[in-house]
Amino acid sequence: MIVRTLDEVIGTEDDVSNAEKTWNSRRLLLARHGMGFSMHDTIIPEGENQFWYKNHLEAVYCIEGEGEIESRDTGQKWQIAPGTLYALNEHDKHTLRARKTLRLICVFNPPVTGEEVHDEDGAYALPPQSS
Ligand code: 9YT
Repeated sequence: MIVRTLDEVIGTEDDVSNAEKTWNSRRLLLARHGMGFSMHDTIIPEGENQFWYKNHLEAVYCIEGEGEIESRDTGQKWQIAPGTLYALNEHDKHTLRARKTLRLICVFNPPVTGEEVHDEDGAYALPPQSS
C-alpha cells in the first residue's frame, strides 16, 4: 500500500510550478507509483492559464476557489466551484480562469511521470516508456 501526505510532498521534486508561477502542482501519485494514473493537488492563483493535454486524459475536481473553464475548441464556458468536476475526455484545448484561487484535484491518464515539459503546442509530450 502507498500512503503519502500533502505535507510530505510539499517542497520536494514532486512539488512543481511552472516558470510563471501560474500553477503549482503537488503530485501525490506519479507514473512511478504504478497505479496507471497520476493524482495531483493543484493550486491555481487568480488569473488565466491555457492548457492542452494532447496526449493525456485529465479529470479535475474543484475543492476550493471559484473560476471558469472555457473550451477553446467550442467556445463553451462553465463555472467552477467546490464540487465541480470537469473531464477533458476529448483532449480539449481549454482556458482556465481563477477568480479566487482554485484548489483542484487532478487525475491524469496515462500518468504524468514528472519529467514532462510543455512542447511547442503547449501540451505535455508522452515519454517513450509510457504506454
Ligand atoms: C488544472 C490542470 O490542468 N492541472 C494540472 C497542473 C499541471 N499542469 C500539472 O500537474 O502538470
